[in-house]
Amino acid sequence: MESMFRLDGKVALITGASYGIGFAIAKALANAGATIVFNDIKQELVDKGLASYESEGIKAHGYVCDVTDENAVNALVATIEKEVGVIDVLVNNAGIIKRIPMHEMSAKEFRQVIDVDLNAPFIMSKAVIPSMIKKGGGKIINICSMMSELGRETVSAYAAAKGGLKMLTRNIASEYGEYNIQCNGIGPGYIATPQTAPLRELQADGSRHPFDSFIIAKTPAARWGNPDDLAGPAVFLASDASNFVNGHILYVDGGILAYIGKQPK
Ligand code: NAP
Ligand code: GCO
Repeated sequence: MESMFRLDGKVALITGASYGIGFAIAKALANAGATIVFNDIKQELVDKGLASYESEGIKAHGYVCDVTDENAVNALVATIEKEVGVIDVLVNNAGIIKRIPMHEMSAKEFRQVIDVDLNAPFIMSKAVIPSMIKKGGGKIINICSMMSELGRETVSAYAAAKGGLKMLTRNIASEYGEYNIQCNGIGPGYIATPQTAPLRELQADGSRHPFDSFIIAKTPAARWGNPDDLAGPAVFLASDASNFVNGHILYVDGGILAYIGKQPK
């Protein structure tokens, strides 16, 4: 039973994984036996990431690549295949958010979010699928969001991207399932990373950020998630244990999507 959750001999590429959720997922896949490859936009971040992996006893392979640049992505995949091996598991994790009221957001800012959070997973997946088909299968895991299902003020571009990513996940599953490629999503709830740090900043009087208190009230688990909460779901979706799971978004949200929220005192 345990062996179906192992990833020995597999090459896993996790995008944007110098820190945050991507780093936690990469650690989990490494602990299950995978060889870890990651990218980031800047060399100093790749170097920082390599040092972080090394401190965890993980010999990772790091490359500089902007996931929105199709030529750079195709070159990255070719280099990885030559230097490490064919990619068995792709985790489309790299992502940005811009919290701006929609009527104040420029089209350029909207496009920037769509480019990283939706176009890049398309570019990355398109780049790895041909070799996965030749190899007889593979796994693609797209990091979706609560905003794949819900909206809220100031995150129109992000919600549009993550909603689209949910459907891109389902379409890859539909189009490539016959090649033994499973494409699923992980939908994290509110996770304590640099991306959500502004939502948890203490107020001048030392009190919790109103949004922080809001999320605690909206989460049955009554806490923010931490990146390691995503480790088990990621190993499951990357391993043989999920070979008949396809087109599914696995929400790892402490129950937010199931809960109306705690009545304010
Ligand atoms: P994060 O702390 O902001 O990390 C994002 C990572 O993506 C960074 O390493 C960043 O590198 C990289 N990145 C951004 N744009 C890139 C590009 N064009 N090319 C390559 N790498 C790029 O975010 P996180 O909280 O770990 O989130 C990771 C993923 O989970 C994102 O897709 C996010 O939308 C999603 N998510 C987060 C939460 C949450 O509550 N934190 C919940 C649901 C979903 P730089 O530092 O160089 O920008
Ligand atoms: C926000 C947050 C969320 C989380 C996550 C929730 O501003 O509402 O950043 O978008 O990042 O996506 O699942």
